[in-house]
Amino acid sequence: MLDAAYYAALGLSSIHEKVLSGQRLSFEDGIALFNCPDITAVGALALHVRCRLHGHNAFYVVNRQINYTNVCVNGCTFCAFRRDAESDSGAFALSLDDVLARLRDADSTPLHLDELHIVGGCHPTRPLSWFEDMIRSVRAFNPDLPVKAFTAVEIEHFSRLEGISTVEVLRRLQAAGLVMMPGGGAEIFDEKLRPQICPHKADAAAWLRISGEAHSLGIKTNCTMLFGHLETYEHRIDHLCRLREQQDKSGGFTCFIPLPFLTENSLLKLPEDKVGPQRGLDQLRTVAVARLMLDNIPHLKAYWIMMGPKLAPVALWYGADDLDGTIIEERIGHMAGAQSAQGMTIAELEHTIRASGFTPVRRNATFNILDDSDSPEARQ
Ligand code: V47
Repeated sequence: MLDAAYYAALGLSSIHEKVLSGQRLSFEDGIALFNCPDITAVGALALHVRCRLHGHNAFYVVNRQINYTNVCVNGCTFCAFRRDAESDSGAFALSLDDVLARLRDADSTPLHLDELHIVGGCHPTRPLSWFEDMIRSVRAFNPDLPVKAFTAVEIEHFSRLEGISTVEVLRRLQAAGLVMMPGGGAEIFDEKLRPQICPHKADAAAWLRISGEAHSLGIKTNCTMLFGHLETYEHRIDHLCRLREQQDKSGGFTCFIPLPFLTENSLLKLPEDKVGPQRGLDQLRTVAVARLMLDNIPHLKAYWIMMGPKLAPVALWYGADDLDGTIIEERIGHMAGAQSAQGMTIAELEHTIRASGFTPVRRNATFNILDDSDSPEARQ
């Protein structure tokens, strides 16, 4: 599969050698991988790296997502989820009781959650104390449940609203019980493109700085890239290189999640060459290139909600090692036309992983393995 002569014929000898010897790939290498005509050759390199890191394990998490509001001051052009005001059609803002009711429904026998994933729009008035209360109430209900909440963008928003530093916001949320942050809001870092897709959102420098601040406080975070809209391959590789550089400095990114842009109900219209069936292959190639470029980020998630339950497991052969989880309720992707179900059962996730040729491994929010009875190590 990793035949040197074949990679030489593709003009990828040096990349092939670097991957086998564990050396870092350059910006130009990343572009060459995007331009390589044989996507399976790119995938085989990524599979090699993925198996070096995780063997044939594929991770999943028993989780519930809660979006507390879609009212948002940011006005991102790609986003179908957001509403400008609570009075707008389709707008919602959950109360604390609503959040706790959703948690109680999900975190009860026989299903116990290993992650609570909470994100929302940047609400114009809801104060930081509301979010501290929310985390404290969740912890009071189940002190063992890891709370993964708030993107770097929400942290920046709380800081502006309260007139305090982002580090102070992070400290307060950590004191309330926050252990992990999801990776949303990174979109595409390029300074010329970002204003076209998310003009009012925290900029690239702020997103990366806040991630580093979280890491320095011991809060692990994920990171994402929204792709398949206006960006070029150069923008994608630039984005990946900036994540890699930040990780060299602060080391707290646990998982990278490439998010394919879903187009329904979006103000952002795609150029014609971005629409059509080739998008599935582009998603697999992007997973593979990301796995190869991000040599310092341990996990790569093929998020089944956005990629779809058929393509996401294929990505396990292209460098991904995680499918995310049971989810139960998802709004951001579904308001943008995601065709996937709202959730998957543990049995469905495990069957999907096994049927794809991998070993299911249950993890929690911070990627600690919870039940490794199925893993190759445990079977030895
Ligand atoms: O930041 C919004 C993206 C993100 C669309 O960290 C869209 O474990 C595609 O980050 N099409 C939020 N994507 C979701 C997210 C996430 C999801 C699951 C797990 C984790 C994790 C993080 O969703 C946003 C944005 O990049 N998004 N609209 C859309 N139309």
